[in-house]
Amino acid sequence: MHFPTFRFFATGVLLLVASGLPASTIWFSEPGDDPIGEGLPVGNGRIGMLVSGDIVKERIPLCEDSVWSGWPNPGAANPAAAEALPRIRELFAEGKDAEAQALTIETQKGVWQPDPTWNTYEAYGTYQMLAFLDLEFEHSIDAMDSYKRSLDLETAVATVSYQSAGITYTRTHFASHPDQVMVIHLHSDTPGALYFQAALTRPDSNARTTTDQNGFFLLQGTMDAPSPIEGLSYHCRLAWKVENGTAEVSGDQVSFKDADAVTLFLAAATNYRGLQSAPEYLGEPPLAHTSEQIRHALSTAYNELQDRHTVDHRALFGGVALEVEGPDRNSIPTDQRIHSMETGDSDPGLVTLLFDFGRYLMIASSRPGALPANLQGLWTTARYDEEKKQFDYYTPWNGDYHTNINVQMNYWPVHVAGLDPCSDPLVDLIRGMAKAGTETARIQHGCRGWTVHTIHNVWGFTAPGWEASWGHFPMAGPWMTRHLWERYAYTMDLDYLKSVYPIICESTRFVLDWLVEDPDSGFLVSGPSESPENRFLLEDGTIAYFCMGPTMDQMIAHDLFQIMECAADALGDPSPLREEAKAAREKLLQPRIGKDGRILEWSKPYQEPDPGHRHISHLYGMHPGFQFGRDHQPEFMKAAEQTILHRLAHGGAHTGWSRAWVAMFQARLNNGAEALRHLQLLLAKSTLPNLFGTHPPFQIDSNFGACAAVAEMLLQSHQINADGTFDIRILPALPPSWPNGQFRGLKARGGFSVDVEWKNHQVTSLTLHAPNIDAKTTLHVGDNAIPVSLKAGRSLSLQP
Ligand code: FUC
Repeated sequence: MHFPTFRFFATGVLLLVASGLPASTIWFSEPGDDPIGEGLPVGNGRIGMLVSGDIVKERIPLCEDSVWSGWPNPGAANPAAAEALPRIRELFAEGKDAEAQALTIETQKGVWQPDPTWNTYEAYGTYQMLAFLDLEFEHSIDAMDSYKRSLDLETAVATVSYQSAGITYTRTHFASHPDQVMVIHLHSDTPGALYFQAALTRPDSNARTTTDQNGFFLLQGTMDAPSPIEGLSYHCRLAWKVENGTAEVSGDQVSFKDADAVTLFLAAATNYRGLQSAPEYLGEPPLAHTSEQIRHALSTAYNELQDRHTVDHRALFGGVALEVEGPDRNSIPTDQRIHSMETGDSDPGLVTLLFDFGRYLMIASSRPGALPANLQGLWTTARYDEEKKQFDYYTPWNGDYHTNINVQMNYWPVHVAGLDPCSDPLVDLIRGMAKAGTETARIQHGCRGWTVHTIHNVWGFTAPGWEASWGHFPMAGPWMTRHLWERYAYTMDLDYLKSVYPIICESTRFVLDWLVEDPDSGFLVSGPSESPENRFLLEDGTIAYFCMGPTMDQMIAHDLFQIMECAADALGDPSPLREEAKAAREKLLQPRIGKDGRILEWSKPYQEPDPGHRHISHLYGMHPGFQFGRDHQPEFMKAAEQTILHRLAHGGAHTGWSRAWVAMFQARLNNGAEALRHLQLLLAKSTLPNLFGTHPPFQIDSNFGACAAVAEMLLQSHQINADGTFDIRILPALPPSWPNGQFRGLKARGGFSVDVEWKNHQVTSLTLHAPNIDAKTTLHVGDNAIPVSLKAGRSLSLQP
C-alpha cells in the first residue's frame, strides 16, 4: 500500500473523534421461539437473561455464572500415568509406536471410576440455568401490531414493544453491574392497562419458591453432587414496584392489575466462594447480600438505576468504535441480514455489528469478581425432554472451560478491544488452575510446576479427561500462561506482571521437567502428546493419537520460554530460570515443512484420516503465538497458507470457532480478502439468528474469535523485538471491499491506543496515544516504518 509522507503533531490531550457512528442494534420484528438461538442476551458479567419477547407467555431463562453441579475431585490425577511415562517414551524411541499408543491410552488419562458413590463424571458437574422467570399476559397474538424486539449494544438495554388493541406496551430489560440486579420495566401508554402474572420457577428440581419477610419471592435450591456431599446452594429473588395498580400474590404467582407500569427486580447468588478458594469452595449462602441488593434497588428511582447502568456499560463499550462504509441495512431485522449472507451477500455493517457484539458479550459475561466467560458465555437454558417428561439442565460440553482452544479464544479480543478489566476473571481462573494443577503436575506427570489438560471447571479440575485420546493434553497449562503475558504486553503494567510472575515461572518449570531429549536427534520434545483432538494413521492403518513432539506442543513450549525470558527481562529478575528457559528453547525440536509444502502436524508425515479437522493446532506458531511471521521465518507463512488450503479443501472450518480461527490466520497472513470471506462464511453458516455463534450447538467462542479477527485485520502488534517493544502495523489486512472507514480506540501491545481513518484504502489520519505509560514502537504504515516514542499521556497525530 502506498503511504504518503506524514507530518507529526504531538499533543498533550487525547484526540476525541466525534462518534457519528450508527447505533449498534440487534433487532427482530417477531418474538423468538428458541431462547438460545433467538433470545437477546443481557448480562452484567455474573447474572444474565435471554429475552425472547413473547407477548402471551414469555419464559426468560435466568443465569448466574456459578450455578454448577459437581464437586472438587482431588483424586482425578492418575499416579499410573507418571509410572508408565518412561516406558512409553522408550517404546516410541524403539519405534514400537502401536505399543506406545496402547500404553498411553491405558495410562495417560484421569481417574474416572464408574463407582456410583464417587463418580468423577458426576463430580465434574455441569453449568446450569438458574431459574425461569415466567410472564403471562392476556394479549392475543392476532391483535398484535408494530412488534419490535431489540438489543442496543451501546446502552446494553433490551426492549420489547408492540401494540395490542391500540395500546402500546413496552418492556425494558437490563442487568446492572453497579447495582448487581437485573431489572425489567413494563409499561403501557394507557393508564391502568397493564395486566400480567409473574412466577419464578425451576421445574423438575429441588428448588422451592417462597415469600420473604417483605412478601417478595425467594427461590432456593441445591445442585446435584456425588452422594453424600451437599452440592452448591443457589437462590434468586424477585421483587416488584407497581405504579398505580395492584400486585397480589397467590401461591408462587404474583398478579399485576390496572397498572401504568411495573418494575421487576431480580437478584441472585450462590454459596460458591471463588476460583481460588480450593479446597473450601462453598461457604454460607449470601442471602443477606441479595436482600440488601433488592432493598437498595427498590429504594432507587428506575431512571437512576438505568442511567447508572448505561454510564457503567458505556465506559467500557464506548472506548472503541468501528465504522466501515457500506449500505445502511439497519432497517432490516438482524436475522434477515444473517439469512441474506447465505446467498452470498456482503454486508459490511453486519460484520462490524458482529465485532461490536463480541465486545458487548465480553462486558456482559466477564466482569471483575465474576467467573470467566464459559463455553456459552453466561447464557444457558433448561430444555424439556419429551422422552423423559422432565426438564434437562445439562449445558452442552458441561458449559465448562475447554482449554485446548475455546476459553483461550474467548479472551482473544479482550485487550485489543480495550476491555482489560474484563480479563480479571481469566486471570483468576489461571491462578486457580495453577493452584490445583500443581498436584496434577506432580502426581500425573512427576513434574514440578503446574498444568491443566483439555477441560477445566469451577471445582479446580486439572487432570486429563476420561479418555486419553482427547483428554491428555498437558500443554494446555502453558497455553493458558500466554494469557497472563498478553495482559502485560498490552498494558505494560509491571505491578500486574510481578503479581503473576510466580505462575509464569511455575509453568516454565513444568515444561522444563516435562520435555525430554529425543534419543536420536538430541532435540527436546514434548510427549507422549496429541495434536488436540486430531488423529493419524500408523503404517498398518490403525488409528493413533500420540507421538513424541507434536508440532503444537513444540510451539507452545517455544512460546512459553520466550514469554518467560521477556517477563524476567521486564522485571529485571536475575533468576537462572530465564537462562534455563532460553537454553531449552534453543534445543527444541523445530516445526518442519513436509514435502507437500504444509507444516507437519506430528513428528512424522503420517496419513490423516480427517484432513479437514476443525483444530488447526500446528499453526499455533503463527497465531496465537508469534514464533513465525512475515518478518521472521517467512517460509512458514507460505507453509501455513498451504496448510489452511488443505484443511479447507477437505471441509475444514466447519465449526464456528474453527472458522473464526481461519479468519484470524488469514489476518496474520495479511490476506484481508480471505479473512473477510471467512467472517462472512461464519455469518452464513455458523451463526444463529441472534448473532450467537454455533458449533453447532451454540458456543460463544466464535463470537469472540470473530471480534478479534476483525481487529487483527485493522491493527497488529504481535511482532516482539529484542528490546521488549512491539511493532505496530496499521491496516495490515484491509479487505479490498472495505475502501473507506475509521476506527477509534483499538489497543496495541506496548501500551498504545490507536485511531485511524482511511479513504480509498489509504490512511488519511492516524493518532497514537500512550494513555498510561511512556511507550515506544516502530509504526508500520504501508511501506513506511516510523520510530515513535511517546511520554505517558501524550498523543501523536500523523496526517498526509
Ligand atoms: C473442543 C472442540 C470441540 C468443542 C469442544 C467444546 O474440544 O474440539 O469441537 O468445541 O471443545
